[in-house]
Amino acid sequence: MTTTLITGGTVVSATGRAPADVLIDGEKIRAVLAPGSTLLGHDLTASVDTVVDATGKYVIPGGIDAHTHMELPFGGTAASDTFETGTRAAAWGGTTTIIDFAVQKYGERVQDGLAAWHAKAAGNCAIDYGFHQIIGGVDDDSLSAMRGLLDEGVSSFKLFMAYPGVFYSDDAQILKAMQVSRDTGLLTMMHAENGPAIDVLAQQLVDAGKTDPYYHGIARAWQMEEEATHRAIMLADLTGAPLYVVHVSAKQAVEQLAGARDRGQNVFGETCPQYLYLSLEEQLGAPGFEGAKWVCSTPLRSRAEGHQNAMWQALRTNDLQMVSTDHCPFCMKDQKELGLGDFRKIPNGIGSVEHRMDLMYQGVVTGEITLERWVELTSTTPARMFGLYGTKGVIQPGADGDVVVYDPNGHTSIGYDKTHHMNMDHSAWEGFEIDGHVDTVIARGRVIVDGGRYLGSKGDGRYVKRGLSQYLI
Ligand code: DUC
Ligand code: ZN
Ligand code: ZN
Repeated sequence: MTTTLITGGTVVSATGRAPADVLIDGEKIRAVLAPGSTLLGHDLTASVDTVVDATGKYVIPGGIDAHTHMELPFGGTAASDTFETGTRAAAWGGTTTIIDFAVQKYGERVQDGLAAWHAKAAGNCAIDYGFHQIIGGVDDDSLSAMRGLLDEGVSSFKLFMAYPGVFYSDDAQILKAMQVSRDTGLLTMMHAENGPAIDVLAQQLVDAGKTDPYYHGIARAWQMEEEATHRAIMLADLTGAPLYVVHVSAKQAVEQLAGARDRGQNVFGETCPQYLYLSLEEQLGAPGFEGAKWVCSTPLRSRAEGHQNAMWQALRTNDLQMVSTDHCPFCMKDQKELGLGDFRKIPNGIGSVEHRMDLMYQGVVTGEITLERWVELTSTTPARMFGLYGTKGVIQPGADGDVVVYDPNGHTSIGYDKTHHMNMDHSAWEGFEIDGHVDTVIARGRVIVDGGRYLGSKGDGRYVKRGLSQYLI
């Protein structure tokens, strides 16, 4: 058992900041101490195995990215990060826990889908990981199996109102799954886009010769997101299910969520860095096939329409509660290129797991959010939302020793040849400059990133069983 003392830093939580030293004993935080505390008159720094000097830096709970898709089969290929490469990249960026999505396909047993994801992840992860369960085929068997998910440490499941013929659930299936959500307390996560209508629009665009990546964003218009979000809210209201809408990008969808919350419904929403910084005009509309790098669903939205500003505002007002990445990386070569000449065949997804903490910190620098809100959005609320709080998401005695030392005077130039550790052949964040830097990452008491060196190893991360969301009564 090693002991680590983080000295001289400012500990930042969701509710405040204060100078403090953090003592980690083995895998757990033992104490949060007044700066320079002694032990029975002895200098603590002389008694511990490792001292991390955090003078002038922030000491924050490790990031929790509650929405990743390592190795997800999609569009005839699979997300290019394995659990090994993706979790290592996450660690580089100050994320110490991911919650990935196990997949149950139509006709498959839920238990088998979950077991397959355990097999992919076990022994390969650099950081701790949990699972949500995608239910791609709602039927009597899967509905019954869902009732056993909590025993497996899976306290949330995801349904898709998009992707007919792949992951899609119709309203009858959603209703039945939400009844299980109501009965069990499992959180219903929803991909809210009207898939059947999108497919018609996409076909019409392709028939008219509009095949560039840009038209992905036109087919998946904000009305498709608003309508589906509204429908999901109504079905949740009817059934009494708690609802969490993933990757919200349209300001009109936020309005739906805010209205439901004002009416007292247990409704929550996340957005992702791409919906805060990137746009339909600049990225999806890039010349030639370049825009394929940013094909994801929900799509990047028009800056002229003000969606990005609306997402920042919703994060400030708590109309949206969290920021996850929806990390789903694909290379341009052989993967995104599948959609040359037909945007519908471009695999959907962006790789961001490495950059979420930095990109959100830049929001602190530019005055969009406070330092405390940064911690809340990226660590504390994800822990509370998904049943990990206490062991994760907070620096307090008894919590896991998942701690990041962040240097507000450091700098991070994001670029494929500079900072890139995700298994992709490009960076969707090329050229982004961050006025801060992840200096040291400690995961369950082990220093795994320090001073630009990776010190962890494959298999350091463990499966974490999750409890019910702390936001539900
Ligand atoms: N959206 C993406 O961009 N990728 C994977 C699945 C999804 O819903
Ligand atoms: Zn989705
Ligand atoms: Zn996703």
